[in-house]
Amino acid sequence: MAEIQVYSPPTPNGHKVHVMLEECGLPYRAIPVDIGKGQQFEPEFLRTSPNNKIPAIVDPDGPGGEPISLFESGAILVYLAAKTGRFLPKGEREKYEVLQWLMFQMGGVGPMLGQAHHFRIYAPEKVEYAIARYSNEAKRLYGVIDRRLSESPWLGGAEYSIADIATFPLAAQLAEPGASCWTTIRT
Ligand SMILES: N[C@@H](CCC(=O)N[C@@H](CS)C(=O)NCC(=O)O)C(=O)O
Repeated sequence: MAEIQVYSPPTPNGHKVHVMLEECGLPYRAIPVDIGKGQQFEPEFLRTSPNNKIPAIVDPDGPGGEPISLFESGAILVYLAAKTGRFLPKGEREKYEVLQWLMFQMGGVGPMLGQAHHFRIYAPEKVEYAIARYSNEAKRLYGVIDRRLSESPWLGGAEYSIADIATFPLAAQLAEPGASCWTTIRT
């Protein structure tokens, strides 16, 4: 099977794709993109990821045997699930249940926790309004996840799915430097 090229440094959004590739046992090659040095703005990368964000992939063996390039981690997860037939249920009802939790991650958990992290840890000035706004939203989202997981074994439903794979990497930051950010938000 052809090696999938993965453009991503080890960030939470990149790890969604790394975890999926590992879980599916797909061969891949990680191509470093140094977002600290602005490599995401280089014309060659922009051809693959026009929004200048990682992750992005190029699969030489895409639909119809032709290469395909994809950006946005949610789209990449759906693509890899369709390619392998794994981590996205076949049943219509179950499939949409997973997709709604995947979109919840993409539209809510990812951006809001990202902003909370930014304003609490990295912002060059302390903007109390922004810290409160994004911390409160992050806390509310953690509550939504907690309630869901108190009634469902996995975020996306009865089985482990791309909804869990998408949500785990941010939660895993709890164990990394800056963890106090998440711990403080949750309590
Ligand atoms: N919605 C995007 C978000 C990707 C994203 O925010 N990537 C960050 C790193 S984790 C990035 O590339 N930042 C570089 C920049 O904004 O210039 C996805 O899920 O793929």
